[in-house]
Amino acid sequence: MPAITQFVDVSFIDGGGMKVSGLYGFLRRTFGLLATAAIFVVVASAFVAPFAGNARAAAVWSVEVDNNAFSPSTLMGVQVGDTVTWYNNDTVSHTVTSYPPGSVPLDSPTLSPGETWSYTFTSDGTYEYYCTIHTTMRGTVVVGGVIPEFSSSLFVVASMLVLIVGLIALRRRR
Ligand SMILES: [Cu+2]
Repeated sequence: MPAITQFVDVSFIDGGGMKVSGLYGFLRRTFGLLATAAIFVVVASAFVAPFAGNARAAAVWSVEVDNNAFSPSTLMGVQVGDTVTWYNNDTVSHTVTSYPPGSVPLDSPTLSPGETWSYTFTSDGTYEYYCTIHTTMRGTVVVGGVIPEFSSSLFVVASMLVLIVGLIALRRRR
């Protein structure tokens, strides 16, 4: 009767109880143990990371208004619940107003030099805005999209695949 290890290669994880001796045997057993530990940690992180992302504290972002321009002109990485604060560092007044005219939700009062205005975003989307005084001044806030924590868990999963493929390649070389 064929052993189950023919189908599930246990030796990859625990050395398979094969009688290997000397430095090679030591390395092989050590690699098996390390691989087991690494895979466990990596899989656990991959599951935990997205929840850590959900628990992320609300952030405050800054957009500088100077020289008749919003900077950055496109602000990315904002998540629902985050607040964006516009700082008028210019020598003239500006507004932060959703574009096209009449759209929502951005609708600041006129900001004199030195004044700030904040808005907390409540839903994902791409928010274009402009200054009603200098109508060619445009800006964009992108809310939602790729969550940094999620992409780091994708990185972890990719690393895990590289590790597994690497270990399989190592085994096949002998
Ligand atoms: Cu302006």
